[in-house]
Amino acid sequence: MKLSFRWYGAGDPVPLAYIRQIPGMRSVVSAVYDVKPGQVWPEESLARIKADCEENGLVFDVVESIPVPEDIKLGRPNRDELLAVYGENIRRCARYGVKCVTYNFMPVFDWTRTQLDKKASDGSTSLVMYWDQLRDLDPLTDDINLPGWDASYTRDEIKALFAAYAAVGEEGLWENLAYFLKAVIPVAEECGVRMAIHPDDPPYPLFGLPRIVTCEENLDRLLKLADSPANSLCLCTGSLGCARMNDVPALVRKYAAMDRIAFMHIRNVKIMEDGSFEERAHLSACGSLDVYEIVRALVECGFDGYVRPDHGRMIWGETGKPGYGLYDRALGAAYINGLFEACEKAGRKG
Ligand code: DNO
Repeated sequence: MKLSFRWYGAGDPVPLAYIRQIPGMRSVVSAVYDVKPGQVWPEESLARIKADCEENGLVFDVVESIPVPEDIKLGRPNRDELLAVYGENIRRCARYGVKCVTYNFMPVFDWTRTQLDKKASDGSTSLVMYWDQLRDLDPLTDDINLPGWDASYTRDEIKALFAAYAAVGEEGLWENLAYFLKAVIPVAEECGVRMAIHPDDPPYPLFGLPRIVTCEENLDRLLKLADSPANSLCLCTGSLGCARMNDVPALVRKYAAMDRIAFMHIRNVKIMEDGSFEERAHLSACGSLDVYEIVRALVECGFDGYVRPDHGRMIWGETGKPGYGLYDRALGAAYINGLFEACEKAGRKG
């Protein structure tokens, strides 16, 4: 596996000089953040990220994400133009050494949490989604600004988008995803890039918006839409794992054996009785996921893709981007390294 770390570019409070000090760290996961979805990424920006990484002994070979414009997800008439831009961005990334591009197909909003700094009994804070906080919210009437959401939409824009997605529905979203893959996968194949779709987080519909990258049946359907290693998964354990229906180690084993996982996001979550969830430390004992079984499945299937510790808690007084501080993600990386070493050595003996 190739150990990687997400870095938000020059403005990230976590410097590459610190990231390189994490044992076994190899790759940087980044993106061009100052360009709107649907626009071409300047080559200078990609060149700068690559140079910054190399100066720090790291490799820039994973992009997270090239965002998919809503008009593509909605199948609007201008989508061909936008798909051409998307393809051009894949080509440009490849030119600067990128081998894996992450994206998602979630309508309107990316990941959803109700609080970013929930304090645990040990004094650490983490991201949580509590149903009793979410139930009272209505994006159409409230001025909600949940973390991870694009705050630039006006209330009217949100209303219009919700209406458009209601008309598209789940099956329409599948059709639009198929159309997207038909345009994008051949470009990725041509330039040696694996596209890695991130599951919906959480993996069920919210506020009536359709969500389709959610469970085994749908992941199977998605992989069949373009039967190519360039159409692969970014298997996020915490996103799939916050719904009880998903047996994450079994999913990892299945898709790793098929060589359809390009990128692993590893983190732990604790599912509460009412289906709410809390992000927890990576260690299996801290949450609902058996992280050892997840890594064992990867090792036994000979996984050689990218792995990154995903969201960490805020600990030791660190402040910064919730989920993306240095300390707890570094602890996650050390734990992941330990599990890989143990599973690889046990495999050799067995
Ligand atoms: C959250 C991330 C997601 C992810 C996108 C991929 O921290 O895992 O925002 O980057 O969904 O497109």
